[in-house]
Amino acid sequence: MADCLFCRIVEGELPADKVYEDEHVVAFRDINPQAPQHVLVIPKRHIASLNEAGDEDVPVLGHLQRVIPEVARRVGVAESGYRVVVNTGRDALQTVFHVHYHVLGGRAMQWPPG
Ligand code: DGP
Repeated sequence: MADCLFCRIVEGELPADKVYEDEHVVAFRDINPQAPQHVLVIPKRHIASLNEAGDEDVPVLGHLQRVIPEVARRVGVAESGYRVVVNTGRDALQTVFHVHYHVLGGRAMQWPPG
């Protein structure tokens, strides 16, 4: 989608600090990190949110989740631990409507989240 920020990153029209990329997904550092390591993992195909994901998106989203431990390894948090967050919709403060999995690590987290 031409007006989607993350589609523009996928297309290389906007720069991003990528830590992983393959045919179906790309992972890049969040521009406004909330932890020492904060990476966004996204499908290359545009899916606005988990609410819009369909049966046809199951393989790519499964693959994306399979890739997250490799992303965590690459930024050095696989052993210490990390949190995966998918903000979905208004109350969750989703601001970019292209599905993205936040991978946060490098510090002790708190629970429950705010
Ligand atoms: P969310 O609230 O879950 O929709 O989070 C969107 C995240 O996207 C937020 O943590 C900041 C990040 N972000 C927004 N614009 C850009 C950008 O242009 N580049 C990068 N790397 N991250 C961005």
